[in-house]
Amino acid sequence: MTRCATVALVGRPNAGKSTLLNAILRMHLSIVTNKPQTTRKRVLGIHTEDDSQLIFLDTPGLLAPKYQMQKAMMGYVDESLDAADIICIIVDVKKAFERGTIIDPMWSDAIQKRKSPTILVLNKMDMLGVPKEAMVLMEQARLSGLFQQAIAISAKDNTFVEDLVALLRQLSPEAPFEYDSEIVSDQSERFFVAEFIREAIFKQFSEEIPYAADVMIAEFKEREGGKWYIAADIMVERENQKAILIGAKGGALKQVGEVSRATIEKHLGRPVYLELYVKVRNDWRNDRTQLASLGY
Ligand SMILES: Nc1nc2c(ncn2[C@@H]2O[C@H](COP(=O)(O)OP(=O)(O)OP(=O)(O)O)[C@@H](O)[C@H]2O)c(=O)[nH]1
Ligand SMILES: [Mg+2]
Repeated sequence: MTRCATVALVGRPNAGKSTLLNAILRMHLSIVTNKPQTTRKRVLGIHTEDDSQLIFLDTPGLLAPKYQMQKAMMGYVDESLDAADIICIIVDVKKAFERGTIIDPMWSDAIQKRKSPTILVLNKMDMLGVPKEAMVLMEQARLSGLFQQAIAISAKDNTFVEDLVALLRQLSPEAPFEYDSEIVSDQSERFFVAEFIREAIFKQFSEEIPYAADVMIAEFKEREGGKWYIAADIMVERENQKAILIGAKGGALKQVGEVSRATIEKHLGRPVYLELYVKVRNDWRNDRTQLASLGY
C-alpha cells in the first residue's frame, strides 16, 4: 500500500517556503532570494521515497494585494490550500517571537476554513539566540488548537527537515502515487528557465527593478547535438527601468545572462545559448492581458 499527499507550503513572504521545498527535494527547484515576494506562482515539487509520495505546492507569500499581479499571486495560494491534503504554515520564528504571538491573521482564517490537517513549521531556528524561546510559541500553537503538530526547523541549515518529511508521510492518506516516481515537477522547463532569469534579476538589483520585472520565454529550441537556444523577454514597466536593467554598455544585462545561464544549464544538464531582450510594457502588473501572456 502506498501513501500520497498534496502538501501546501504557505506563509508570509520571506518565511523560507521555497528554501524548505528545495531542502526537501535536495535541489534548486524553486527560486530563493533574500527579498520578499520572490515566488509569484505556484511551484510544484514532488518527493517520492519508498512507498510514499509528497506533492508539494510552494506558494507566494501572503499579503494584502495592491495590484492585479498580487491578486493573481493570492489566487495561487487559495487554490493550493484548496488542493492540499496537508497544510504547512511556515513561520519565520524570529519574527513571530518579536511579534509576541504565533497566531497570524494572514493565515489563521484561511486554515480554519479548511479541514485539512495543518502543521506549524517554525523556520529559521538558527536565527534564535536561545532556542528555548521557541517553546513559548510552540505552546501558543498547541493552545490555539489550529495545528495538528508543530515542528521547529532550519530549512537553510537542513536541520529537522527530514523529521518534517517523516511527519508528513505519517499524515498522508493511503492512496496510489499521482506521478511517476522519477518525476520532480509537472511544470515545464520553460517555466523554470523564466524563474531562474527572474531570480538573477532579483539578486542583482535592489528595490524597484525586481518588482517591476517579469520574464517571458520567447523561443525554446531543443537542438540535437548543439546548444539549446533560449530567447527570453524581460518585461519592465518604464523606459528608465529598461535602461537600468541593460546598464552601461549592456553590462548589467550581460551579468543577468551569465548568472541565469549557469543556473539554467545546471537545471537542464546541458549547455544553452541564452539571449535576453528587455521590453517596456506599461503598467503590466495591472493589465490582465499582459498578465495572461505572462502566465498569471
Ligand atoms: N537564517 C535562515 N535563513 C533562511 C532560512 N530559510 C530561508 N532563509 C532565508 O530567507 C530568505 C527567504 O527565503 P525564501 O525561501 O525565498 O522565502 P519564501 O518564503 O519562499 O519567500 P517568498 O517567495 O517571497 O514568499 C532567503 O534569504 C533564505 O536564504 C533558515 O532556516 N535560516
Ligand atoms: Mg518563495
